[in-house]
Amino acid sequence: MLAGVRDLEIEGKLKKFTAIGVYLEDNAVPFLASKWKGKTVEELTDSVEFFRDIVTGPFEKFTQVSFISPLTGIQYTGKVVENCIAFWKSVGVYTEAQENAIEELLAVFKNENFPTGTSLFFTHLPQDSFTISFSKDTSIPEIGNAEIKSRDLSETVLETIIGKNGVSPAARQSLAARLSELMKD
Ligand code: HCC
Repeated sequence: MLAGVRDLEIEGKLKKFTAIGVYLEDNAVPFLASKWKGKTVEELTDSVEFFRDIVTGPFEKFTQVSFISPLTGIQYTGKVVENCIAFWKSVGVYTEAQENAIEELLAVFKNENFPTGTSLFFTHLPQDSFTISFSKDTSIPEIGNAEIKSRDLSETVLETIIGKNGVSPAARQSLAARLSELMKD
């Protein structure tokens, strides 16, 4: 349903590391429309609550992260973990269950490497877990490499991408524009 590109400023030069696309299951549209139909793209883009509803809604979400510059699994998860912990601290909850889920995530990525052109996929299942898969190109693997049974981490990874201060304002913008159109029908 939507795609976004993310930039990271390094030593004053703008370097792109990842391009992120977020896709939602079809039943997201009627679910979100019950509350958000008729809002403008700007209203949706600026609404923290709209993106919270996407992150927490009872439908599957799919996140594609493609690597524009090479990163190791450790470098990549270093950023993800930093952002997830910052989010949990900002909402005032950081529990042992969250810490355990983070340890699982780090273990899944520990020996991975992401040269330019490779991708990884998060399938955020509505049933309290998410799967992770790796691809040498942009094709989607048939089966996941790992499953982590943590609804909290599943939601927070997506929150740190499209939520308030998320890493991909482009994905956020694109989702708002596309959903605003789809909710008209
Ligand atoms: C997240 C947080 C960050 C990213 C993500 C999901 C991300 C990180 C890129 O996909 C990055 C850039 C430079 C680095 C390390 C990571 O895309 O040095 O929740």
